[in-house]
Amino acid sequence: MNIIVERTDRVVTVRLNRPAARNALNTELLTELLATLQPLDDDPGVGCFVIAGTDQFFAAGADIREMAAKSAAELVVEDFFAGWEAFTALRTPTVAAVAGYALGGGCELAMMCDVVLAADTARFGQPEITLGVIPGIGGTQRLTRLVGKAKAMDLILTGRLMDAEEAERAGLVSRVVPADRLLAEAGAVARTVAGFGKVATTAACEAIDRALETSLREGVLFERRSFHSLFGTADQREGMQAFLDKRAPRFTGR
Ligand code: CO8
Repeated sequence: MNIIVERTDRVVTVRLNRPAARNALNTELLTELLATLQPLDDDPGVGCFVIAGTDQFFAAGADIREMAAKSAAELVVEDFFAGWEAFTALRTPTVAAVAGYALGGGCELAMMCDVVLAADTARFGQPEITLGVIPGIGGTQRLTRLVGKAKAMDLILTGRLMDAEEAERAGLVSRVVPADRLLAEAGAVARTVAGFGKVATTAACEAIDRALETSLREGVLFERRSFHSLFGTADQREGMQAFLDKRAPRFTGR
């Protein structure tokens, strides 16, 4: 297996585990990741995913060895990398816990997650230009939306790496934490998210993602309709009644 999976109550943690290849993201790893997470995605008993690497490597990118000899025709026919669309289609909130290198596809994987926690050792970059190509799993699009054109151009054209502090300043990272606290902090964030109703957390993710893809007017309307629809859920009744009763809510994800 290229991943290690742990489940604690409502949180499922996947640790990428290809240390010899610096957690390079090959097709086998993606297949295992999807086979693990897709069946859990609509399980109301699972409220959050955590994706982590090792202490030194989140992921060193797409697997260069796997793709180096492929022809353009093969890439087109296989629609190489399209499989990652299935990862982005997962609706369960996902926390990336990034320590060490998150390069190329590794940086792109972090950007596909909803919350990105970085250890102070984290280093982000899109070095594909050094390989004679460009990012291929959404890097030119997501990085530009997250950090703006100026920094995206700088990073993608020079291939330079960004440390955790710069990544946080630029808006790529939600929080920076000491490396020895990374998994504990990611677990705490995941438990907090998983403690809320899954209908509401997935609706929040959908609405925030919509902000990157549409006009403000359309996005605000999308948000308002989503807000309206949540009044059809038991969790809305429970959450508001619990507030009025001055007690903790008991969400069921219904
Ligand atoms: N793919 C495959 N193998 C890798 C990768 C990778 N991305 N990164 C490291 N490895 C392998 C090395 O080949 C080496 O294998 P071996 O021991 O068999 O020779 C082993 O991991 C150790 O590598 P290093 O000796 O380099 O390890 P270091 O600890 O010294 O350095 C680094 C770690 C800094 C992460 C370094 O390995 C590195 O720079 N890796 C490559 C980073 C990179 O360029 N990533 C971008 C990949 S391309 C991509 O993600 C998207 C491409 C889009 C293409 C679009 C097509 C449609």
